[in-house]
Amino acid sequence: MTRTLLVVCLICALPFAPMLSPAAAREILVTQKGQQFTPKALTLAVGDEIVFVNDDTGTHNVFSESPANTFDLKAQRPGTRTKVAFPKAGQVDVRCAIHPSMRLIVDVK
Ligand SMILES: [Cu+2]
Repeated sequence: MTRTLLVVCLICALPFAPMLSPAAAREILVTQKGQQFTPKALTLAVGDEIVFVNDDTGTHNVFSESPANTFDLKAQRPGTRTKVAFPKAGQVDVRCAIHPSMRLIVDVK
């Protein structure tokens, strides 16, 4: 009897599952090491976040001037982790103000 009730309750709850638990925003790690981003390109869903990790021995200054997401982490010292949310769709060109060769392309869908 209890088992039957449990199965019935689970079946009843299924249609509501998407409303109860919307897709959770993901956190994606992007490292900076050897004066380059890893990975160099990635695709996110709207609302996802990147955790920028400075694994280098020197300071970086990650920023973006792309209309889809403008931000500036300012001086990010070695060992620092900084989270950035991507709330809008579009392509985001991420650079480092200190090392012009560093580039990360983020495609937010
Ligand atoms: Cu840099």
